[in-house]
Amino acid sequence: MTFPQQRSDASPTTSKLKIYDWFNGPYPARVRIALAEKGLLPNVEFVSVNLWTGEHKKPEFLAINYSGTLPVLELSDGTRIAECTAITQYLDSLDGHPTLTGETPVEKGIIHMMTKRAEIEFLDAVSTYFHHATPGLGPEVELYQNAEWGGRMRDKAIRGMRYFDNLLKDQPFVAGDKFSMADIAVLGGMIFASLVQLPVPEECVALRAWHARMQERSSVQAWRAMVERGAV
Ligand code: GTS
Repeated sequence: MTFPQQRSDASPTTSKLKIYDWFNGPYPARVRIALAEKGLLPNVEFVSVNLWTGEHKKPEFLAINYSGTLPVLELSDGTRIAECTAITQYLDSLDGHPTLTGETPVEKGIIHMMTKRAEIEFLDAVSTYFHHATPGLGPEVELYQNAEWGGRMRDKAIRGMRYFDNLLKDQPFVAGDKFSMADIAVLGGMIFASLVQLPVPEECVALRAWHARMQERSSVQAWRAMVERGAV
């Protein structure tokens, strides 16, 4: 199996970054939004790896990313970087003006902490719920499921929503007064929650208001437009 270029947002001459991902995946969304924030979308060639047919678990892709997950960034010299946080940090450093991962030591520390919390308390929990307590990617891909664990992770995700709601009552963004990678990680959780129809509790007014504000960002609109264009 090979992974041909499925779609590119770049002219071939400017393509320097390759990203293996799936067009509407919540984790891939994090990197696409980060790319849009940094104005880097035109430099990227996207390579579709179909999650629904389990391409990400085949030996050809496992050779690209041991974890069998998306997204993966590949540089022109062949270096590969997986993990949304690591990819975002790399992209953010390219222009010497790290707006997403923090400029000062304190900003860097807080953004890292809140991004990790967004993953542990929310996004990863929704993902585990999807893979374990719903049909997930289907029987060909989901070789082991534990519905009880999945159900617990759904409850954890809802607790995570309440945690971020509480936080956002007192500050405009997840890591404080500036938009950052941590907001993008919570957005990933919201995107996944919406895909699996896990509603945000009505009373989470601050989280809902923050989410509505995020929809006004051009990066989020650019991501949505790419999703609407589809995988090809
Ligand atoms: N910790 C990884 C990261 O941050 O990049 C997690 C990546 C991840 O779980 N990606 C999902 C995946 O590959 C993509 S998506 O579900 O958001 O579309 N899932 C496939 C699987 O089988 O777990």
